[in-house]
Amino acid sequence: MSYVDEVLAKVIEKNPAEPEFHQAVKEVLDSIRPVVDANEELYRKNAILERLVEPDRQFKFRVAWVDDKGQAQVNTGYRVQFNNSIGPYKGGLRLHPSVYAGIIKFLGFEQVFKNSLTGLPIGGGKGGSDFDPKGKSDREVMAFCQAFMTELAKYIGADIDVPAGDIGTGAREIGFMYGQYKRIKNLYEGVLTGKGLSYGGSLARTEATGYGLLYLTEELLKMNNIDIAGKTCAVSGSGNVAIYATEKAHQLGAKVVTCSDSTGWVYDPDGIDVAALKEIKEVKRARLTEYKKYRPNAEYHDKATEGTNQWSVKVDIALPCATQNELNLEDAKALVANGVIAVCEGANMPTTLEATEYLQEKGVIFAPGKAANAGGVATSALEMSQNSERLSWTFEEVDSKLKGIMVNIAHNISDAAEKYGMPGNYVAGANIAGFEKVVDAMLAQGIC
Ligand code: NDP
Ligand code: 2IT
Repeated sequence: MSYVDEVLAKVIEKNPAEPEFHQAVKEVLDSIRPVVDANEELYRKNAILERLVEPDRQFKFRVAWVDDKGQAQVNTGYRVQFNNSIGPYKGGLRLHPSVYAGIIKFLGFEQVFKNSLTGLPIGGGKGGSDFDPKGKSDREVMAFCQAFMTELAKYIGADIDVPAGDIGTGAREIGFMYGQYKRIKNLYEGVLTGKGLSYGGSLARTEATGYGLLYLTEELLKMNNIDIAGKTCAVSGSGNVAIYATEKAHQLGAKVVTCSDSTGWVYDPDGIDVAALKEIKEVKRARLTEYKKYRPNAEYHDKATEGTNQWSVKVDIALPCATQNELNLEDAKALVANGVIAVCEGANMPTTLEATEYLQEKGVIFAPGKAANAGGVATSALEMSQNSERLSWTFEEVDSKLKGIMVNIAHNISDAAEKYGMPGNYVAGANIAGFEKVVDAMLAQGIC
């Protein structure tokens, strides 16, 4: 059995019932095979792959808080510190009822390679809880965040581990968590990113993941002699990533005609109204059924009753920006039948392995999340730099650094794919380029 297959089998045996973690590891290990084959003796001797798939440490803890009725509630909190070979652990906190150890581990594993691709000194980690912020009052969210941080504060720090937002964790939650960290530690330090602008946040961090996705998409298309202007796009999700991806797509002259949430999706032939979307999701925290009130010409489709989704719409570019495994083989076939040119992942692992292979076979430009959505964490690292030097950069400064980083990633993943004889395979390119830096640092630092 090859070294890669041996380690894959061990991961499944040692982490049973964690299919998302298996999926993420399989994608990475499968595509770094040529590098592993070329260095097998060295990697085996240093147990490089075994160390790569085993987090440095994992915390799992009780989060007890009191709801508005005076009832005590209990959730489970997680933080996985995966690999700090190239910098302090860095990665978001997901608050969603579907969160369990396997989700946090897959996200932490992905984060190691994503953070490496940014070219910035950040290692990989991830955390979160099965708490659902939906339908909770601000006071309930604060009570949860304070209880969560009371435990998490023991494990993090500006030079140790720096969490940020992810699904369900936005500016409001980061604010409550930051306040509690400060209270416990009596330290005013850059321990979280995605902070508000009045207390150490960076301009352009809110926009960064969505904007970065479009900078990378634009560059990959350009490298394939295609102009993004005039193209039609389908976006899924209607959260932080989806909103700012749509905004930047419009600025670049493309037209986004869909958005979605967990219950339904919208088709707006005139192009999604970003101001309406921001008001519905960021201000009112309402459902997408509201959208028709702003745009009577748009269609709202209920997912459960219709069994459809936004991938059935004829578009040139698909940008999945909601959650893992939201684009399956059937969706990929529908997109290809409709002539899709590119699929670029704003979310983490939104495309199933079968769908990814199918799209690649059909010659669709496919940008994996660890490259395409790296703009968020890259800008988080820029926030850390600003906190360290106790200065704030302008929006234009941060945005232009973000664009430079995304353009670099596009070229690095393309070059790595070509170097190993797989031109145009950006999945392989991203995994190899991300892995090379991490493995170099691991080898230099000895067995640890
Ligand atoms: P938000 O919480 O702001 O938005 C999430 C969106 O996805 C919502 O529209 C939500 O719908 C939908 N969604 C979430 N879970 C599900 C589900 N199980 N099924 C269907 N729809 C779902 O999160 P973000 O925009 O921040 O994150 C979106 C994706 O991007 C995630 O995969 C995240 O890991 C990734 N990402 C985020 C970064 C960031 O900086 N925020 C950086 C890089 C990647 P509903 O409201 O109905 O739940
Ligand atoms: O998946 C991700 O890269 C994020 N949720 C952002 C992490 C961060 O530290 O900004």
